Amino acid sequence: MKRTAAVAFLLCATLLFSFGCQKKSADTIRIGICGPMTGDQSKMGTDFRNGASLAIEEWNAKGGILGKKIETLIGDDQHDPKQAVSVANKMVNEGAVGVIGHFNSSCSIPASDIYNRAGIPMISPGSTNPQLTEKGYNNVFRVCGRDDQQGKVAADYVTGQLKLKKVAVLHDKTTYGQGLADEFKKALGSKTEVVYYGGIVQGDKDFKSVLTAIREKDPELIFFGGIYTEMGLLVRQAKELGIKAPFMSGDGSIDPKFIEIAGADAAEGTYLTFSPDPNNIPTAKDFIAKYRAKFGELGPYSMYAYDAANILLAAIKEANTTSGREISDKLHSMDFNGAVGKIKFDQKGDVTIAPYVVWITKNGKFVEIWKP
Ligand code: ABU
Repeated sequence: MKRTAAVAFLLCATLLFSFGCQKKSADTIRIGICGPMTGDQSKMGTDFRNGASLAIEEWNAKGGILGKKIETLIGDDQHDPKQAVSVANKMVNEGAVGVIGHFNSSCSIPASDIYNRAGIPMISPGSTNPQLTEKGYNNVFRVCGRDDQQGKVAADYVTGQLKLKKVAVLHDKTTYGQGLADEFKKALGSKTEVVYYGGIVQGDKDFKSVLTAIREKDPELIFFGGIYTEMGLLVRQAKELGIKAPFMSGDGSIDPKFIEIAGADAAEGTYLTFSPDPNNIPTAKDFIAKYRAKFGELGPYSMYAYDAANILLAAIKEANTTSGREISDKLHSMDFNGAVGKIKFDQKGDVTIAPYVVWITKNGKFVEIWKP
């Protein structure tokens, strides 16, 4: 008798739970926003959340999508690949219809396996390692460029504009950092000699021994593939060691946090590759005004997260379904007018236009200086 009652209770509880879940997912459409929301890269995660949430808020203000309100699920991967997989599984289990994220290529790539198995579209605003879209997954997209494009622009500037003969190449041993450093090195070809090549450990704080080894090779420029935290410390410590060669880095370092960590004096004259200044993009004006009013100054990927969310929601609306496969198909065929301008995905899920330019740090600010 007791056993029968227990079985009946479990059955009721399961039915109630299932009904509750179904009811919840039927009431709203859930969109995941994933990235490093805490820890030393949380500035990027916060920019993602702000940009994507602003888009979602605007859609909700106009009545939501497919007759439902849009609900946001925030996933904090702490820029840890294992945590990213666990966040991706959580997104799937909680019924996310699509995901904006992740930031780090080392997180987006393993997470993409999970989203692919579940058939959920993911759009990364900032993962630039080529491998992300080289797996042949129909559901994986990014609204940023790739490091083979970015590394070439950096190398073209060093060889063609600065006409340097010897450089040092350093990276943080991550998928993104090492990948970008290797693309830069490859694109230098035989025009410029790499007199030092090596890696640092992400999270370390003292880089004086590696910088001393670089100083002995007397490079004319030090390229770093990595993120603003380590870049800031490297630039500051290089200055303390009396190293005069300027640094160059990529999109992972172009954040005011870099200047804050390095100090404006040490950061002066640092080259960075990224997409063009949003302040000069006419289609970005509205977004910039709304974002500034709500969150303050935009970060490098705030606008990309905003566009990624708008594109995903527009595809859901056009496909008129929450079926991941149909949404992904729609994403592949759509022409989208974003804040960054026209966005179209190719067959791999990469954008057809990725206009990298070179910036320099001047008086504590980033200034665009060269367009290839
Ligand atoms: N693209 C900047 C850093 C993020 C990543 O690709 O890992």
